[in-house]
Amino acid sequence: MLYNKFVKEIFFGSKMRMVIIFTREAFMDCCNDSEKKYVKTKKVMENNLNKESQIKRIALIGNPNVGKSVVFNALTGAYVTVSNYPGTTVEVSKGFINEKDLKCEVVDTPGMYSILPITDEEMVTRRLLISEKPDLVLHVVDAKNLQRMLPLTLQLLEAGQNVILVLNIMDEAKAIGMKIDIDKLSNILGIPVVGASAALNQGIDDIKNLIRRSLEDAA
Ligand SMILES: Nc1nc2c(ncn2[C@@H]2O[C@H](COP(=O)(O)OP(=O)(O)OP(=O)(O)O)[C@@H](O)[C@H]2O)c(=O)[nH]1
Ligand SMILES: [Mg+2]
Repeated sequence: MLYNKFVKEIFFGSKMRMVIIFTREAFMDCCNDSEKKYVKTKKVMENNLNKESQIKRIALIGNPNVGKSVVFNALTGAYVTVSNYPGTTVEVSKGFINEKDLKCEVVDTPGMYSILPITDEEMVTRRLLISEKPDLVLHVVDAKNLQRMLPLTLQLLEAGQNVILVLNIMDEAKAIGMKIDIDKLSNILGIPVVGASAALNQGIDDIKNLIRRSLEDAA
């Protein structure tokens, strides 16, 4: 009786508002196979962790074309899903690092030049940073253009993010004779810095080690 009244009020209220009740099953029906697998994997990982600790979330941030997606693929491998960010046509990939001592969700964001957004892609990345509050940000830069890219590192730090700086495309930087004092840069910035050549699968284990350490320190 009460239920009928409730349904009447919702569906036939004065403004004839329509409410769509979206059950978990209905949601799963709308997902594609990779999204279903992703949701399932996340559930299994959550169940394997103790109840209090949630899966940590890592966001890959950086200018366009610096190798974020190559780093993302090297870190996550399987269990990846690509979907449009809600309300936009901008694609966001999500995956997991699922190792014995390191379990986290990784989000590959669209390239951005500044956290003050101009393009749709930058707006999505800014929203991901603000609303989804990653536990850790991997700022990926092209080592050859370090000077041009460091202002975004500073913006991320000023915005209170927990940042690791990844100097990617080191192979090309070395080939043109660049020498970067990584320890000095790390001391000046006060954050972990690591060199990598993700396309050659170099430096990926070092990135994982720094992620492990940063997440432990933040816990
Ligand atoms: N030489 C070299 N090339 C790399 C390396 N990492 C990535 N690349 C190349 O850089 C280009 C851009 O890589 P992506 O991973 O698509 O870059 P992205 O940052 O995801 O780009 P957006 O998604 O457009 O922001 C590709 O051609 C990669 O093969 C690297 O370590 N060394
Ligand atoms: Mg990309």
